[in-house]
Amino acid sequence: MKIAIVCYPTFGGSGVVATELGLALAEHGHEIHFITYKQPVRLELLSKNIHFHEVTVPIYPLFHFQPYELALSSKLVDMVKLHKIELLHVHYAIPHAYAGYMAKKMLAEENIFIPMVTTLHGTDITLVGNHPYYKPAVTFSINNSDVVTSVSQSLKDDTLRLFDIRKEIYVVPNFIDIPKKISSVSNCQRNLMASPDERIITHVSNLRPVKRVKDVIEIFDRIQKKIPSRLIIVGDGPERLKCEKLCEKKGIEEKVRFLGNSNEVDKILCYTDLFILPSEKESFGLAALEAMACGVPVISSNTGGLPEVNIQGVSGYLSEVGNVEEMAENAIKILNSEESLLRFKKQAIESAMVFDTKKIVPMYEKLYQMAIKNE
Ligand code: GMT
Repeated sequence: MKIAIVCYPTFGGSGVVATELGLALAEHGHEIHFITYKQPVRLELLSKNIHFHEVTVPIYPLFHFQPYELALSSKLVDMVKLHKIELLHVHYAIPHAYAGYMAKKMLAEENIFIPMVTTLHGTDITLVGNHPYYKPAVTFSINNSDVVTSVSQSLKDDTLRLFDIRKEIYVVPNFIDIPKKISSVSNCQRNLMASPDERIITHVSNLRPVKRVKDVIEIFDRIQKKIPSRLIIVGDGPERLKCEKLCEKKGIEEKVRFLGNSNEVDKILCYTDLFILPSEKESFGLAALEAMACGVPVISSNTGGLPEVNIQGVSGYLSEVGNVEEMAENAIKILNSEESLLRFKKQAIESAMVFDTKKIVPMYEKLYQMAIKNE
């Protein structure tokens, strides 16, 4: 099949999932065309089956906002015609589903009929998409997609609760190539980050308020009073400065490292003992799954799709949003003996196996077949 994948090329989970999906589909023999404004961060290798087409938006001073949707839908039309693309798969509803719909309509004028699969990722529904200024357009583009998928049952429920949706929503969870992950973590350089008696705790996110990074500091502060440990914060965003100041205020700045955005998350997870994700909202929690796949237990909030990924008492523990006391207690429970840490590490990998690429990607392929048949 010739498939165009539209996504955000940045460090966010939706772009990561879209890129990994494209790579897995290419391995299955499909021809994949990524169409976005920059080469996706995890797309290191372009190959026979993988193409990248950059959307450029010419800057014109009259425009206060440059019209990306227009440039994207025009690019989609051109690429579909040039490469005989058979299906559009757009990740993150805003504005990709809207631009994809416009491309479909333009192509139909030329008797080219192409189905569009829209994958909802989370904030496109729960935060941004739900804003009254966007809601009618988001509702319209979901209802006019040929197939709609969501990354968790929880996100599906949220979508049906918040929007007036007439389409069936198929739950296709996020996934990870688990064997690849396990083999990528062989050359662990733990001694670079901590001394042998210290535990390493990690948080990875875009450091936005929704991630509650200050809770990560609060939890770590409580842990380090009981267990010698270090905290690594990977990612960048608006909460970073406030969190750096909070570490200073608590006198723990020497024990906390802010690494900024990194392409080497696997290397960091390789020597991590515990992952913390106390988010306000999380449709799935791909960062938690990545940690689990590397054998790292997770302390998380019990919001959104997280209970579908992090299994209570097995891969880690879940608590109510903001309950930093309980999260710290559970973290200490996992970390305070070698035996319990090893048990949780093993169970984390076992829980992650449910989301292996081999199980999930065929679900998308099946839906593609269905969309093409119905077009
Ligand atoms: O977490 C973010 O703010 C980024 C966002 C994205 O689109 O990149 O993540 C969302 O999609 C991920 C991939 O499906 C999910 O794993 C995240 O849980 C989801 N984030 C939220 O719902 C807040």
